[in-house]
Amino acid sequence: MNSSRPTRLVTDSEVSAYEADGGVCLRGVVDPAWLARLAAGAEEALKDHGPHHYIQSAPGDPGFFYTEYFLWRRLAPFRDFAVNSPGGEIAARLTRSAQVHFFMDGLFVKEPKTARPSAWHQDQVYYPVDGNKVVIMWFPLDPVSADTALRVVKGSHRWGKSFSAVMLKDDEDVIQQDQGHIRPPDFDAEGDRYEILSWDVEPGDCIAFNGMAVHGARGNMSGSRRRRAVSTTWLGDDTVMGHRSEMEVQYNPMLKVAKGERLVDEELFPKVWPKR
Ligand SMILES: O=C(O)CCC(=O)C(=O)O
Repeated sequence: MNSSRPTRLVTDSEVSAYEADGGVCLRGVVDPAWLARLAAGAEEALKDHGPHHYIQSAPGDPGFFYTEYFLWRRLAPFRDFAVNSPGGEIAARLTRSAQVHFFMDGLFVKEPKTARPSAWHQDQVYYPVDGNKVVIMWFPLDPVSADTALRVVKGSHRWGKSFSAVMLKDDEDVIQQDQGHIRPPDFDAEGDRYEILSWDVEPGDCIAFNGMAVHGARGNMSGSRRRRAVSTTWLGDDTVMGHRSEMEVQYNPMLKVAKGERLVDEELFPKVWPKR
């Protein structure tokens, strides 16, 4: 059985960096055995796709770009990671929360030569959760260089701005523009106006970022290295049911929770910290 504790303490300066910058890389914080287990789960998902999967690359594109969400609802390695891994404890530390509930996971596979990027976006505009203590933890399952790993626009979680939610695949808006949202700009084309945080990472490391932090990733232009990652979302103390105008069907089971209520229904949002 893999350890349910982090391999080391998350330091005060890492918590401060997370709060100030909206994103931080925690090196060697999870036993790589967990990532091996998730990698086995990822291969299962690639062979037998779940109901919330999207093939982001078009037929004939070089490489292959696969995403799937809510794997923890159907595959044991993902469920085990959600409930028993050190993720809940790390999330509690980063968000200074007494209690943490698991929200969702996502698998992002970019096979070698995948050109398609993951568009700049903020995760929290896609789902019905309000609060500042939403933390996403992105775990690479392969060694990934900084130009291919997830990148965060430094400080963007503090802009007080919600961009429209775009489909990773084709950049179509999924939330109406009439809510006053605008598309995220192409931060790579903005010269030095923004600082983009990026890190070389390997299994056991974790890139943690705030739910409102703008982030994205380039394609995987490597000729031979796979780029598989699991992204996990955790809810800290101040998080409640929010409202979004157009929600994906995968969030529908959550709509029984009233706006403003805590997301503590054990079936939908298992409590993962403190451990039982
Ligand atoms: O890994 C990627 O390419 C994108 C991941 C992402 O957008 C996320 O974790 O929210």
